[in-house]
Amino acid sequence: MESMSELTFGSLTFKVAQGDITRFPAEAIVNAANKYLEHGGGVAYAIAKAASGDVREYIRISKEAMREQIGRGWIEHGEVVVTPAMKMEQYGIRYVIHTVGPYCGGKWDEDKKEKLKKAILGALKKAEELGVKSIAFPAISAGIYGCPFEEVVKTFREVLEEFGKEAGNLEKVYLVLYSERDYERALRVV
Ligand code: AR6
Repeated sequence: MESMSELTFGSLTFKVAQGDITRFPAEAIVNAANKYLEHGGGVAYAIAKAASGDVREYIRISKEAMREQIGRGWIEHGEVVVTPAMKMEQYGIRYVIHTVGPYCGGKWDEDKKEKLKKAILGALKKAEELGVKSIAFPAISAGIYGCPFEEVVKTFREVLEEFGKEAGNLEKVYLVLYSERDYERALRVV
């Protein structure tokens, strides 16, 4: 991670970073999942591959965890599932928190924003519950789900600003952008 931008909200620091989230040294990383935890593409596939080496195996582990933690075979916006980091432990990652953002297909409105807020907040609350000090997010919904990137980044900032007031153990929240271009774009928004 060469360069970073940092904001402070209460006891929380929110940093925009550039890199591959599957190697990012945060205690918990968040997966931009779909509701069935079928990690077929994007960051979900990358995380499943990096964790277990076998994507199908990690999908099985995720679905089993979902049954245990949620009691059914899908999650709503705001509900999250935790799975072990497995091979990513070598980078200091302990947990993967799966959350589901809205599908936008290029459109953006209040409803999508609310769903994204729930998805982010659900993961933050779970991180507090797990007692971790750091969590890294990808740009949830800004890839395959087609939500406008700038709006996604703005929503992160808003949620963190609010959450900073009630944060407990959590000290560092990272938004990790994969490409240099996204990183530069994010810096212009936060
Ligand atoms: N590290 C950090 N960010 C990444 C990485 C990585 N290794 N790989 C991709 N990104 P997406 P979504 C960025 O499509 O829009 C999956 O199939 C990517 O550039 O992964 O929420 C799920 O199973 C983009 O900015 O998630 C769902 O079906 C961001 O991660 C669906 O896609 C999110 O892109 C979810 O779509």
